Parts: sequence; C-alpha cells; structure tokens
Amino acid sequence: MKNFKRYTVTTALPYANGPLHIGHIAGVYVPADIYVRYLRAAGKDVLFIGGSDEHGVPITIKARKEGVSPQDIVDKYHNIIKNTFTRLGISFDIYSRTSLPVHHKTASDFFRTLYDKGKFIEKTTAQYYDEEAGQFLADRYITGTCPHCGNEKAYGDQCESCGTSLNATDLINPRSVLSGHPPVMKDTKHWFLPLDTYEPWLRQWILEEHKEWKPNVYGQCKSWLDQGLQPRAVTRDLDWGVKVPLEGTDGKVLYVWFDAPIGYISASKDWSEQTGKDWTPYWKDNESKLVHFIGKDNIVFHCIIFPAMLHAEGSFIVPENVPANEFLNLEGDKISTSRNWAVWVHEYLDELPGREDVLRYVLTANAPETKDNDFTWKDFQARNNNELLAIFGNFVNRTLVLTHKYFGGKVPAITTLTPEDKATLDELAALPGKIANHIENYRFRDGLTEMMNMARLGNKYLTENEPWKIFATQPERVQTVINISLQIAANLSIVAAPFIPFTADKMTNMLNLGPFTWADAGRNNLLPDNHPLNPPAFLFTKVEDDIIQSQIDKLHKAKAENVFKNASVAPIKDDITYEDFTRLDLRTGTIITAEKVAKTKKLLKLTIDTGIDKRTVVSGIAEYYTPEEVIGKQVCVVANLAPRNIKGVDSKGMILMAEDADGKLVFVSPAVNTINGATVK
Ligand code: B3M
Ligand code: ZN
Repeated sequence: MKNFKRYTVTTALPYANGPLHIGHIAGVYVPADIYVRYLRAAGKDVLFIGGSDEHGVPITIKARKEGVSPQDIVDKYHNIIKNTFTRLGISFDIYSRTSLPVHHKTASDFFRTLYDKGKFIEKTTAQYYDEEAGQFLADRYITGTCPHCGNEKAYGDQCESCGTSLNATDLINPRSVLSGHPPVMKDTKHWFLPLDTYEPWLRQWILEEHKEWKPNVYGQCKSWLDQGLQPRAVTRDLDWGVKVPLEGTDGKVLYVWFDAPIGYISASKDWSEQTGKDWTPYWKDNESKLVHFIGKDNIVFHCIIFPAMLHAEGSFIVPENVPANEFLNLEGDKISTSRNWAVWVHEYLDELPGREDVLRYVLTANAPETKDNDFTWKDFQARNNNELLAIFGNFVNRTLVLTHKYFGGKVPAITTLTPEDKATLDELAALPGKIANHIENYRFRDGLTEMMNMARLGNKYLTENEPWKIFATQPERVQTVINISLQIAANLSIVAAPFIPFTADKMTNMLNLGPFTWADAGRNNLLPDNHPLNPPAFLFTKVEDDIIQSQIDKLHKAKAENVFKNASVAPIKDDITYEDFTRLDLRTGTIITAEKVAKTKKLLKLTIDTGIDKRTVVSGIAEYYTPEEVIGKQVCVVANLAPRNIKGVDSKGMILMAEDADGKLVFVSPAVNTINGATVK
C-alpha cells in the first residue's frame, strides 16, 4: 500500500436542521474518528475535517414552518451538533460551516473557475413559478394530487403515499406550498455539469484503479456508470445558498450538493485562518491521501460528482478511498427523525453521563460496515456489562488493585518467565499489527474485536495464574504475573485509544505514564521496574435494567407523542361554492373483495358494493392494510369520480381516507353501519 506524507480525512457535513442521532454517529463519525486517532498515534500528519451543511431546501422549509430565518435554524443546530461531537470525543481539527464567508467565496470561485473553463452547459427550462410569492418553486414547494394513487398531498419530487418518484409536472392540480395557489410555468436558465463527459475518466479511475474500494461502494459506482451519466444541474432558483457568481442571476444559488463538498476545502481554509498552517498540500499534493467518510446515500456525490468537479477544476487531488457505511436501524425499525424514532446523541450524553465510550464501543461493534445493522438497548446493556465491564474493566482493575496490594503501587520486576508467559507475550506482540491492519482497511469492527482480544488475553492470563492465591507462598512468581499483566494493560491503553479514548485517557492517568505512540504497542517493557502507579479507578459501571427500560419506554413514548406534535396539516384549498360541492356524489359502500395490485407496494384493488352497483376502485392503502383486513368494511366513496386507469386497473371512484399525523391512512366511515348507497351530505 502506498505510503502517504499526509492524510486529509473528511466526514459528511450534517445538515444543520436537526440534532445528531446514533445513525449518523455509527455510520460516519465514530469510524472516521477511530481512523484519525490511530493515524495520529502512528505519527501521521492528519487534517480531520467536519462542518455543518447549512444550505438546501429542507432548511428553508423548516425555517418557514417555524417562522424564523434559515440563518436562525442553522445557527441553532450548528451549535448543538458541534457541541455534541465535542462531547463524544470526535476529534476534528476543524468543525466549520457552509454559511461562512470563506465557504461562499471558495464555492463561488470554484464555480467561476469551471464556468470560465467552459465546463458547464447552459440550459433554459420551464419551471413552476409562484407569481404571488415571486419565486420559482423547488420540488418540495409544490404539492398536488398523485396521478398514481390520488394522494392529494404528494410533493413535486415524490408521493409519500404510494412511494412513486414524481416530476412536479406530473402532479394533478399542483399548488404552491408558499401561496396555496396554482403555480405557472416560467422559463429559467440553469448551469449543468456534463457528467457524461467524465464517464471514461471515472470508469478508469474507479473501476480500474480502485477495485479495493468496499464492495457496497464499488458496486453502487459501477451501477451508476453502467446506467450512463447525465448532465447534472449545479444551480437552483432559491434565495438561500451560495449566490451564482454571474451577471443576471439574482434569485439563483449553487445547488446544495455542488457547494457542500466544496465545504471540505473551505473548512480547510478556515483551519488555516485559525492555525496559520497551510491547507493547500492537503488538497493539492499527490502525496496526500484524501478519504471521505459518508453514509451510503452520499456515495454518488462523493465518488462520481465531487471527483468529476475536482477533476474538471484540475488542481485538486481526488479521493483515495470512500469507505461508506450502510444504515443503522433502531430496535428493528428504520431511524426516522420525522417519526422521532431515534436516539438523539445529545440526549444520550445528558441521560447517561460518563458513558461516551460505551456508545462509541457499541456503535463500533454493531457498525453497519457492509450491511444495515440494528441497535437495541438490550444489546447495549449486554456489551457494557459482559464485555467492557466484565472483561476490559475487570482485567485492568484487578491488575492495578493487586499492584497496590502487594507491591505498594510500584511495578514489580520480572523474576523468571515460564513458556506460558512467553506465549502470552508473543500473543501480545502480534495484536497491535492486526488492529492496525484492520483500521487501515476501514474494518473497525474487526479492529475492535482484536482490541478486546488483548483485554481477554490479560484477563485469561490473570485468571489462570491466580496471583491472589499464591502470593503468600510464591511472591516472586506473583511479581512476574503482575508485571506482565501491567505491560498488557499499558499496551491496552494504546490500542484502545482510537476506539474508546476517554477510557484510554483514564488508563494513562492510572498508569502514570504515556500517552504512548502506536510504535510502542506490542512491547513488553512499557512500564519500567519500580515505576509508581496512580490509584485505580473504575473504568466502567454496570448498566442496570431500569436504565435500559426507561430508554425503551422513552423511545416508544416519543414516537406516540410525535404522532400529533409534528402533524403537518395541508393548507386549506381555495373556496368552492355550494354548487361546486353538490356536484360531488358521496355514498356509503362496503368493500366486498380486495387484492394487491401486481408490481406495486401501496395499491389494493377493491370491489365495492355501493348499493347501486358493484365497482372496482384502486386505493393506495396496501402499506397500512392487508386485503383480508378491509373486506366487509363500510366506507365513503366518491361515486361520480371519472374512471381512471391506475397501474393497469380501471378504477371508478375513490374511497375517503384520512392521513393521520404519523402518515398512516385511516378510513373515513359512518360512525355506525348503514345501508350501502346512502348519500353523504
Ligand atoms: N449534508 C447530509 C447527508 O446527506 C449532507 C452531506 C453533505 S457532505 C458534503 O447525510
Ligand atoms: Zn401516490
């Protein structure tokens, strides 16, 4: 493997529109921190970059919803996120933010360079425009009826009821979320990066030169390249973001995914401003290794789009690796901020003080490195009690307690080494290399396992030799056993540091020496004879059942509460006349047959007895109800809705469903069963 002079390590810039949850930490930030802590311990020159991504439509929507400015939103959450990283020991050299002037200048200069080099395609396209609000509408700002399932709250990019990806122009009866009025089509010019022109270079660079990338990353890149790359818009009609540095572009900003990765470079400049050190070698020198830590949903941006931008600009290095992780689930369900199904890291740190390393350890042990994985509170408790406390903590504590008990807290000299002693020391010597190899190849779970094997080695050695039983009769033997145990503990303080740094610091303090460097790891003489130790302290304490149960209860309670707290109620539509209403013919009806619509996840084909006829109606309720559940149910039907063909099924009518705060569809039915065909007034 090539030796690099320095390492530039970036982490996905979290959107500053909400706090961090354990999924963020497991997927990106703990792995990256393990990697850089190891590199620093190994004496490498590292620039570890983080920062808040403060642009994009979701931030403007949240600002609108809360009646504040986007800057208020990002100021609030940038500080919460930055503080959370610090408390969890994520050891950034710089944690910057993309609303800073240095970023706006860096990103607009980057755009201008590509523009001046003629790298962009200019295209004028028709987009939805809200004449009352006086602005073009991003997809999330347009709502209307889904052409596939009739959901009236579909958005311009997706229908969350039937899951279909949409273009804004697909929507029936589109309305602006801003004014509530129908938008008009208006021409607008945008700039596109012709990704297709970089396809040959990307194929060579990724598929030929980086076969060592993780299979989940390599595979996704290959499928994107095999599908054929298309020109990608790099500007948007929005008033929040990095202004487009061209004449006549008022109201236009750089697309958030164009400016955000440039945020790594502007963060490096921010670092230079704060430290006086030169950022350029970390981004311009081929002797620098650039590694992006991200989640799998960011692979295309970090492996295809940003490298194409860097390659087009011409003066930057491109990433050597992008070890993206899959997703972490929680108690068997996807983590969801909108459903408040999450463990918020700042709340964890508040409610379980002093257990930063337990979370780092558990999230590393369960890291979704090659496939989605699951976090459960029961597993959290088991790993703390059965691994950290019972093995790691128990070994270190017994070793120090015995040193103080028998040798006045000073390292005793070895007397004679048995073959078992030598075997133990040989095993000790081999472990740091194994751990280093795993970390250098981004296999942090395996690295953690080998780190724990060192604790197991010490625990086993101590238990097998039982010094507490033989001190009276063989004090010299106990000298050797305690010395070797102390050398193992000292090595453990080195190899544990990348994973559980708070614990390693406590060990360094108890051993009254160090911190050591990675080069010291494996030696059996780290602690000289007679070296005085500090008093032992507990590294871990038991996690009791009540702590776990309260977290589980909190999770379910938060989800239940959130159902109503976050209910997003659609704006009222324009007034209609009573005459308009009388044109609607609503009737009661009973579902007499039901089946899934082939090749769809969300649609049921129903036969409804309307008291007048028996008709087929397609309804987007398959995600919430099985066919068996709905047969016999009396419902309300829009009986005079013109027939439509939905996914190959002729549907005549629509059943009325209400969308609850949790996004689930519930039936709108008569309070008591009545005749079919009854007019609903
Ligand atoms: N702000 C957050 C995400 O999609 C996005 C990452 C930007 S990294 C340059 O996870
Ligand atoms: Zn739909």
